[in-house]
Amino acid sequence: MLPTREPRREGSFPRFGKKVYTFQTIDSTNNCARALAGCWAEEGTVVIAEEQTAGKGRLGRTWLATPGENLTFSIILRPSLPSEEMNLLPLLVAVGVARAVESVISMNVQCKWPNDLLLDGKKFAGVLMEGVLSNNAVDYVVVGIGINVNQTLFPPELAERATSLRLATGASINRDTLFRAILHSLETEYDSLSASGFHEVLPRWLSYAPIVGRQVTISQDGSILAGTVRGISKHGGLIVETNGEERVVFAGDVTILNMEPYAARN
Ligand code: BT5
Repeated sequence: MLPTREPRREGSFPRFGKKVYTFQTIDSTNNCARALAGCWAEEGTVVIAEEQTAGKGRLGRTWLATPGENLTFSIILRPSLPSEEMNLLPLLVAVGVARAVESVISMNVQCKWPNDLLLDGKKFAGVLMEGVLSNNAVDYVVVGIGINVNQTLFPPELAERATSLRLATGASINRDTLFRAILHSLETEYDSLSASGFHEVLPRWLSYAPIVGRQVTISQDGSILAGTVRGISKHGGLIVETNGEERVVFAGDVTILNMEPYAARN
């Protein structure tokens, strides 16, 4: 679905959020951003909605968010990247979001491979990246970000695993301030890509995700792989040692075994 009205223009953002399409209700901000990207919308264009009727997670899963309490938005990117580096973008986005959130709430955020952000071990945000390739290079990417901001009640199936900034801090968060901080932080991270490529992104992401050396299980299409994490590959896969062999995994849900809370970063 394409927006029917003129985008709101925000003078304070250089590129990310220079054009923001705002909806009260939409099926999915990612769907709208993809339609816009297909019509040559500029890099940095944002679609944000108060309510999504079909908010998406990865692999056909659903993103549930109470209308009016959270942030659900998508950004169009047009990176000059070979297709095999696309899986690194969610890590860059996670770092950008983590930094911005930390600047607003003064708590340590953790990143969980491949696309989750956690507070106190519970998920408060997820990233859904949908890319279109042409000639083995990235044509455009839509990065969808869902953040539980002020929601305090979750459906029973999520209650144990989900949290929000408000639940974690005990304070209501100004969504507009957070949104601006995130766009600014994402633009800064994204600009560092052109300057120095991904090799600086990985250590930054790892500083939010002390997963190396941990015993994990990874569930993927009904099968379970168990092993020890050895690192992140140069293309964003998780390197897992299992039975003395290293394997690189590009999709799946990771459970960290014997998970004690991540140590605070300095
Ligand atoms: C994600 O997928 O975490 C990516 C979520 C991206 C959502 C944004 S909102 C704006 C944009 N437009 C969209 O349509 N989507 C993006 P995944 O890793 O597959 O996690 C999905 C799973 O997280 C679900 O199956 C639930 O178990 C759980 N979940 C759903 N809603 C949640 C929430 N609000 N908080 C925490 N966990 C949730």
